[in-house]
Amino acid sequence: MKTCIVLSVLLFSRLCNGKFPSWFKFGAATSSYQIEGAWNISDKTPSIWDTFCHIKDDVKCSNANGDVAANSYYQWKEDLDAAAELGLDYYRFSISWTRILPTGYPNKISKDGVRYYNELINGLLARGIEPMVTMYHWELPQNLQDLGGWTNALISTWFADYAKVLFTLFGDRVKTWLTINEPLIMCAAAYSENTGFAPGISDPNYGAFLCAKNTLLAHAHAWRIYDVIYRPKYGGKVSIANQIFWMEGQSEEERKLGELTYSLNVLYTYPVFSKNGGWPAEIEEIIATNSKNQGFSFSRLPAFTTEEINFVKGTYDFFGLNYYTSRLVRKATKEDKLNWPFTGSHELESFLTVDASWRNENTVPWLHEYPIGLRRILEWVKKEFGDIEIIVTEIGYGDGGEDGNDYNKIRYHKEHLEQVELAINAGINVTGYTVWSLIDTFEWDSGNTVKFGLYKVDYDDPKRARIPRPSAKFYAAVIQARSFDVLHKYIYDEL
Ligand code: GBH
Repeated sequence: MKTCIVLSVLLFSRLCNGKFPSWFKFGAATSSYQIEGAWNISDKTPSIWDTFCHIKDDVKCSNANGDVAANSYYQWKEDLDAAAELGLDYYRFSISWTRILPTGYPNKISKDGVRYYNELINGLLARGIEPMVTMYHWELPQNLQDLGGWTNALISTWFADYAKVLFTLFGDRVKTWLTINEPLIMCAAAYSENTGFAPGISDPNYGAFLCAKNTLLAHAHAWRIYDVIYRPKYGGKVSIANQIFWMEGQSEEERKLGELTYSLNVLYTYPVFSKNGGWPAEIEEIIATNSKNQGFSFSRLPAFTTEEINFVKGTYDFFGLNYYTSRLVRKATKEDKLNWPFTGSHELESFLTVDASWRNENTVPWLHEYPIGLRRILEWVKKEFGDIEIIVTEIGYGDGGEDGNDYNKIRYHKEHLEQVELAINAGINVTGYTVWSLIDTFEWDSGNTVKFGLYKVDYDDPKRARIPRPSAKFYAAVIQARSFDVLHKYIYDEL
């Protein structure tokens, strides 16, 4: 890298632009419910997503479900062929809790479930691709949901038991673990707004906050188990994947509101990554005051005890960041519909908008492009939490899959990779970039209408072949050159 900079200064050229250091890793991701199918095969029991998408009297999951999806339970070799064709350094996938533990508890371990994930992991290693494994990508066992799911404080021990089973079974070969994917979505979207995410609970004041605390305790349990029992043997890394929207206010007045709204958005990072631990102090105060004014006898944001603060604090080996988009923040008006915290926050009376210049030419209404937002978050992590390793654990662009032409996706990744490179040059310790998604996936509330895949999966074709899109060729070239400055002669310049 240094030689590169010296050379380019000497030659006054852009010779080394776009080059990533040799230690930087490129990956791609999927999740179990979104690709596996085989929802009731062998002894697997239903997860909350099976139940949710099967509800008949209300249109859920855009009239689709993950019963078959990309059929990866049977066609995983084709996924690995795609991963190998791209030249991925690592593949991030998730494990389905009820495929491994059909009762939700470790009293019964499914032989077929274990066989499936062993084959997948061994298949990756045989192709020279590292596995990066998410333990929980939103598929809670239905029976645990029936007991309150993430609002039941016992869940941190249920999750810890599950995590221990996974570390025991796969820890010899899996060296990078993510405990939980996007607490923001699984708590705020699923337990407060009934926006279309399982289990679809509508409790805008309390549900998301209860879930938040229990999720962080569950994560901390898993990390501590790894730290004591497995790290000495296997030496791997464990963290959590937070989805963060970059947020800012434009005027002087809005700036403070923007910062507060951002703090609410990153509620799930402070207890784990900050020096003092616990919730962000200002948010804790505001929710306590709001709760009091509303007549509650307690703060709706459940406090951590000192013991819990210390238990959760520091339970990371790197920072997992899922980034897609950004928002501007302004004071809400009476007409604004406030949710917590996507369209805006009723706690702070802040409303989220976007800048007119941020591209949104796709079928995903929330995905406005603001590549600089990614760098702002990377800078924020360093400023707020210190010089820790950051892995971009998800980043992606979805469209309707029109004509198999996904040049917009290429542009999106190129522009975001550029921001990562700028961050690296500015001394931020970001070490990996994970494209969401390797192949088309079942897109939750959007069903099969949105395509994030580098590889197309044609759901009308019974063979469900994995077909590379132009973006797959672009990403393969990026990985080979270890530079984002590729293919522009005949693809990028035409955009
Ligand atoms: C990620 O979540 C997921 O980890 C992954 O499974 C998923 O397939 C991928 O993104 C692509 O969707 O109220 O209009 O502002 C992101 C899912 C995106 C869900 C933003 C909530 C808010 C919509 N979230 N969305 S809005």
